[in-house]
Amino acid sequence: MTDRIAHQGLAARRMDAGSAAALIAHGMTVGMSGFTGSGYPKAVPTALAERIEAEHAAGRPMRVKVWTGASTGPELDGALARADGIELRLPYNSDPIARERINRGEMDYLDMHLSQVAPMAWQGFLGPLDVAVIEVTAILPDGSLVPSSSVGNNKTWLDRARAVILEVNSWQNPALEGMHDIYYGTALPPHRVPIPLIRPDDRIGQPTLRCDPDKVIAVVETDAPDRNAPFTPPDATAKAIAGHLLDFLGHEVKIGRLPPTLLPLQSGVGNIANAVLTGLIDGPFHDLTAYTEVIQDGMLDLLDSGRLRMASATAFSLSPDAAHRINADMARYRERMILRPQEISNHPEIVRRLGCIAMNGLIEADIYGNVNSTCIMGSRIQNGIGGSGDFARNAYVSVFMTPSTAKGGAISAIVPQASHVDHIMQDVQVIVTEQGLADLRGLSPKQRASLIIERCAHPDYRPMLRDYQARAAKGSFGQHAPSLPSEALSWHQRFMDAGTMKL
Ligand code: 0RQ
Repeated sequence: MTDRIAHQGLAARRMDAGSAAALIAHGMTVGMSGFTGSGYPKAVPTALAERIEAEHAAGRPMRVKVWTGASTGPELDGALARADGIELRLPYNSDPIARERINRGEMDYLDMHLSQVAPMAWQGFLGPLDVAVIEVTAILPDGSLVPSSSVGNNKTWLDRARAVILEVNSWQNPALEGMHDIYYGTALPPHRVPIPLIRPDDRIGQPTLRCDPDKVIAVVETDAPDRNAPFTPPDATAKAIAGHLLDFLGHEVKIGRLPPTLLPLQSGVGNIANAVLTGLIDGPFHDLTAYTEVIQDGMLDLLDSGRLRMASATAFSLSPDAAHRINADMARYRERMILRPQEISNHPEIVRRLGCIAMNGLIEADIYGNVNSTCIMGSRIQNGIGGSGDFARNAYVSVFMTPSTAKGGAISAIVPQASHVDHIMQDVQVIVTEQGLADLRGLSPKQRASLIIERCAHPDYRPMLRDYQARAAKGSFGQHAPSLPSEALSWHQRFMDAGTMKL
């Protein structure tokens, strides 16, 4: 597979993963590629985890700080967390082993807005970066790098790291070359200029990543697939949520607040997001575009249906079937997809300019529409805020979706007060559950509360919420957003004590 490494100097730096991992020392900060289970290094992190285990067995400390684009795979987060090799992790994690360590207090986690990671690294707010470990599809003769199935923060890690380790993965399709758009026009204040992206399909950069060959200390060849989690078809709840949202979008078009082509879609991942995207196939909308973080199965179906004209993102997040489909026809998909750095895919300036329709999941919302996306019972991290904040605050319309209950009905997704807030009510314009949709635009907090309770809460919890609302209206310190502080989080306490929020 040496044809993938066309730069002679870099070809000479090939070595096995164990030798490359040996170049990473205790205490270092390592910037790895990877976003939603794609394009992450597979061999070096696994070898590093083995080395860490050996060091620990010999009684020597060894831990590193790990920065990525977003979530990775079991060979990276899973292996390193199992080995207790991560001192601090940023900016997003969905690995169950790492999640457990974070929630047991054994590993520090910095949950960040995904668009802010690269600028904060440049600004020096995160400290120095020792090594970048980046998966690429190929190294071109001039030493430039063809990115793989995610771009994430790779540009920034390659620029900022003192040393670089490259994984050249021959599983990644060579026809990925030309799909990416890497923008090199960002700068630190006061030298920032507008980002010249006016439409989602604009290309404003170059197809490859720059890398100083003198910084490359190892090149490792791999041939392993991305995480590619199996696809679960949307269930009845997801279909009901999608139905409400599609009706809403149709209504907005009918009354002239959205064009029939809608506006660029941003969609989270998972069952509900896929149901919405699949629902758009049969809807009345056409010539759709997506300006989003992730291209998932539903987005691919929408492209194949001809309804979606093009999709811009920073990564794929596909099932094995969808990955196979895309790999079999990459040259064709390349014409209608663009992968960009996450700093650009999630950039508030661009999200605001394009007027994205943001559609994200939530863990719980309170009756005023403050949204918790990250912390179960206010303290247990689930994944992280990801890009939801980048999009929600700057969207044309910001939608949050959830089943109305969790844990078999023992938890209400609509509560008197959110136990943790990621998105303040000003950033939350529409909430949808399988029960219905609450359009909160232009409403005061008290009006929002009535609508959220009546449209979104599960019938089992509606009387309790109405009762709280009525008593708060009488006993609250102020009447702008009435609350009873001594009671507001009692639903969460009840769940933690008795296993249910029900009385
Ligand atoms: O836990 O697996 O232990 O049963 O939370 O919930 O219902 O499977 O929903 O996978 O769509 O995730 C908000 C977490 C929803 C996701 C969140 C429990 C539930 C289950 C997962 P179990 P579901 P989803 C694009 C934008 C933030 C990042 C983001 C997320 C688990 O959408 O991470 O938006 N968002 N990024 O049982 C207690 C509640 C609960 C609850 C759900 N109220 N109380 N537990 N759960 N609601 C992507 C990127 O940024 C990369």
